Amino acid sequence: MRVKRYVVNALPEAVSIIRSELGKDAVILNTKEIKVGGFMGMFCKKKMEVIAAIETNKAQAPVQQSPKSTPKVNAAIEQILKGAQRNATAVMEPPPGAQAETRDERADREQFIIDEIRDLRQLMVKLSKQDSDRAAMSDQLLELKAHLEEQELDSQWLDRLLQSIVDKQFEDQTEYTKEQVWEHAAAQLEEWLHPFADQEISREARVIHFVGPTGVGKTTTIAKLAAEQTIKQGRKVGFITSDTYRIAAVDQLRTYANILNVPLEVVFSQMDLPKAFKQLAERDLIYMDTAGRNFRSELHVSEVNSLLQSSEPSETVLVLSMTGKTKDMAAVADHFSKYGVRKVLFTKLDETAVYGAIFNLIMNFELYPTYMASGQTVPDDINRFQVRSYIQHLLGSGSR
Ligand SMILES: Nc1nc2c(ncn2[C@@H]2O[C@H](COP(=O)(O)OP(=O)(O)O)[C@@H](O)[C@H]2O)c(=O)[nH]1
Ligand SMILES: [Mg+2]
Repeated sequence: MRVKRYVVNALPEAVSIIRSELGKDAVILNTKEIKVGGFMGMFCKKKMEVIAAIETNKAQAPVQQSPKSTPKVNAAIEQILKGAQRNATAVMEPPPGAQAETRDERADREQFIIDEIRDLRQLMVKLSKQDSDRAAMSDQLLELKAHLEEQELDSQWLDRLLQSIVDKQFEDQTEYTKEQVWEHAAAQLEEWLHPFADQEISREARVIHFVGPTGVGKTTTIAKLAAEQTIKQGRKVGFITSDTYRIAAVDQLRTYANILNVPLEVVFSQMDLPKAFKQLAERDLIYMDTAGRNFRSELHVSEVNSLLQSSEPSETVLVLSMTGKTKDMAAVADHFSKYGVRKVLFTKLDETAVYGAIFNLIMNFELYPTYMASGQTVPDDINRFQVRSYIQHLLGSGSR
């Protein structure tokens, strides 16, 4: 243990010296008012003697006093220290005319001060850690943090992202400019998303099921994709719909089927499926539309899942709208990922400017993004999911 004595005018002054000399783990062992200088007891100055110590194995580089250290934290320390100092002075200097204290009273008050200093020390260690964490974040990093908080990026990912940039800055022994901070953020996000990039709906699958909550755009998306497959790829597409809850839902798909000249089969239960597949035996690719349900309920998820059984190579795509609430989307994604759904398609990007949910869903549920739909126009408003362009949306104008 390294012990050091400081003589200062007031406690707060000692605290900053101790922090810079002994580091943030230093503890104050004792404080005492002393008198220095003067002549024969006259003209002497009152000072504080502060004994501080640091465990030698904890000895570390002193915390750099950051010019940007948070004023709020400093003010809090200052105020607490002033309180403690007032108490200490009150004990050491009984007011004139006060009765002499008994030994017990004195011991009690001393214990009170010791307790207070101990609490103060704990608080200081905590505050100085927060302070140094924050001090490590430059304005550029704080700007990135604020931006991605607005974009609703999960805090656990945001913290990891900021830490990775802090670490890189430390390695490079430099403070990044805004441009560099944004560049590093983009590179890190790209690295994380890389395993989920360049995914498409399986080419081997002959049957593609589209599932997801009501109104997310499943039917519209099916029409967009079918148009691309028939017109651009020249494939023979067939439709099956099990969305028989609403009469209009069947009509909606029928309208697209007529426009695209694609045969449509309607199934009311699992038992109708073999017949429907037989009718579409000549088709290269079958898109199956399902009813949107309250998929926050796992029961509905298992219900729709029973409809998706097929002897053919098949794939299920979860359709989620960006206008949905993050929590609800996560619950739906969680349920479907339990049933082995791995592909996701995001719709209504045109209706939001907040893109964090896409990242959260991909990373937290290991879902592969396939397409992004951004409008009601069939067949134009759909594009393959591109990691780079997505990151640009997420980082906004700061990335350019
Ligand atoms: N703004 C916008 N609207 C969309 C998009 N996709 C679908 N819609 C609209 O959302 C509504 C519901 O779509 P629908 O395909 O019936 O959803 P479903 O219930 O999941 O089949 C319709 O008015 C669509 O035109 C999109 O990407 N952006
Ligand atoms: Mg529909």
